[in-house]
Amino acid sequence: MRVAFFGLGIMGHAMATNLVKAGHEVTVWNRTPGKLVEGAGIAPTPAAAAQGAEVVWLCVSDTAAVENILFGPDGVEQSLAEGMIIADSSTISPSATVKFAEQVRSRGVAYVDAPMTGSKIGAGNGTLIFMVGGDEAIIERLKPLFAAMGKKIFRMGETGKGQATKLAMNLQIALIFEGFAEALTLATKLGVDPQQLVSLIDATMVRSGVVEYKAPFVLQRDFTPNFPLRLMHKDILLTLEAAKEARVKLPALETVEEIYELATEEGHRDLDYAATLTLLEKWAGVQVKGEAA
Ligand code: NA7
Repeated sequence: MRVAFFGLGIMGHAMATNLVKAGHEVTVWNRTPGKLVEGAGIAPTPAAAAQGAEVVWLCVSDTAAVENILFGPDGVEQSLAEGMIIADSSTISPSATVKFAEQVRSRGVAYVDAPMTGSKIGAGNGTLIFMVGGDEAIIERLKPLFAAMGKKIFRMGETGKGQATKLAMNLQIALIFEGFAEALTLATKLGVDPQQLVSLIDATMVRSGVVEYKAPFVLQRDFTPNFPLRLMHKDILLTLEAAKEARVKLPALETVEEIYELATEEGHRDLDYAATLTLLEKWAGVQVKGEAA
């Protein structure tokens, strides 16, 4: 398929690379010039990238970035054509997604929101899991692209429901990790070996995919970003905003948001979100370490 791909960050670069590898004709555009994908064309503007494309795929930071690429100066809007599909893998506001979809519908363009989970590793080896909102027939047409980038897709409903699901998923990741980090901090302060605690967690019903994934990094004190704190913070703020719009109270997430705020003030925004642990450690006066560290 002819694909215009926008956003060559940690996730987008790997995803566009996998599209090229699968034989699709890809043209890329990135806000900061100089980022390349081997085998893909480069366009000077979003409008130029989208010209003649069957599918426009986005993977950028936030709602403003998506809006800018679609409707800003030299935006994709100028090159919209009947039958085109816009797919957005960025994590952004569900209500803004619905608004963007309405803005292009009158031009005969379909809109699918397709945020994903699987982190940098899943993007690299093409094993992402997509949670998708949109028309079933349109999603069917996108299947070869999903297959090149991921291993599974879940259709969650109409456009916007992919984003809504993603927020509900990341809410859990943020809270599960916070629980793990607080447990590690308390146990360490009380003299329990954190490595031993992790072995016990793995053997009991407390275990979780989040802990399984994060524990080795945490025990080695490796906070290089798999999922940067700034993006998890953005997702938490999006979730609180969506909850407010829907008149839902999320007291635990509100508290955790304050920790991300403080971690940002401490200069940790570009580290992995696991670095929120360092604040708990500071307050407790301990450091959580496994043998490997
Ligand atoms: P990164 O690695 O932070 O990359 C973000 C990308 O978004 C990168 O290509 C940025 O371009 C681009 N970006 C950011 N702001 C804008 C604006 N205003 N206009 C155009 N392009 C922009 O994020 P990930 O790849 O890890 O994640 C991407 C999404 O997936 C995000 O929503 C996650 O929550 C999930 P730059 O190179 O900085 O010019």
